[in-house]
Amino acid sequence: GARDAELRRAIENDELALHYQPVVALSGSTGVEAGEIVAVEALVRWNHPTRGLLMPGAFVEMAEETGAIVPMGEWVLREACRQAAEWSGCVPGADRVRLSVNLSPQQVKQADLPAVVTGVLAETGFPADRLLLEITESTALEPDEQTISRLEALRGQGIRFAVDDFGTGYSALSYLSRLPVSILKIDRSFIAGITEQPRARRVAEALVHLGLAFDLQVVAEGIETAEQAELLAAMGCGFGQGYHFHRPLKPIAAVEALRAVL
Ligand code: G
Ligand code: G
Ligand code: MN
Ligand code: NA
Repeated sequence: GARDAELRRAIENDELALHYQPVVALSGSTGVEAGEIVAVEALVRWNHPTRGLLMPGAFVEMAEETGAIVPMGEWVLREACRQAAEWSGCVPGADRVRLSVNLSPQQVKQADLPAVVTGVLAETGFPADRLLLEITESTALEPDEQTISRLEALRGQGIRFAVDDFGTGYSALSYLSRLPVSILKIDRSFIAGITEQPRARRVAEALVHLGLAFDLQVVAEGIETAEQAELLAAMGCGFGQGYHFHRPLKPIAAVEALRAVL
């Protein structure tokens, strides 16, 4: 359709841009200082010529349906690796920070995913062991054998996987053992009420403990207050992301945030 062609053209016209939201350590017990940036998540935006700056909610779903998500996702991966490799060269300590990139369900289904990722790493010089790929819980559900072997091939190169939006899909949980996943990101809808509602607090704590039971690193998303951060740290949640720490940042501001903390 027309909108599909428009997004494909946007990629060629350089209308897409990335913002980066830091992920920080919540407590000092994981070998890093509390508050230290351990990763940045690349988030795509579209500088639309007439509609202004569009957020992913305005175009990612459409792109997923039309298939334009595949070239868009490849652009995101290449651009994020290119920028992060550049920071490693100019910001002291930035070479310890991981880069997290979202993979759409369509991308995970592509037979050439390992070749695409390997090609981008070779091209940009970004190291495989600092790349995290986020797959949504809905993608992770009932993975077929080919999907599992694609992800295992990438894991074998040092790339790690995170399950994003955890708790929002129809959790079969068995996929947490069957896929080479290292990180669990608890969806922000489970964080919002934890300081006011005992039930929300118990549910969040159960999700943290579930991740730890599977030997995963746990990231809480959508942390908006210091109280939420403290509560999550006390629950054993190692990492957090949210407006309380950092909003998604333009590349220049992301570099400043890295300089300030490292
Ligand atoms: O960026 P926001 O801050 O509005 O992100 C909204 C949603 O869009 C999130 O669920 C995020 O995972 C998704 N998203 C952001 N960037 C990308 C991307 O590059 N690829 C895919 N597939 N999803 C993305
Ligand atoms: O699903 P994905 O987790 O990748 O989601 C990232 C989305 O969450 C982006 O739209 C980002 O702007 C948003 N986000 C990040 N931190 C916060 C926060 O603290 N509060 C809220 N409401 N949204 C957040
Ligand atoms: Mn994500
Ligand atoms: Na999420």
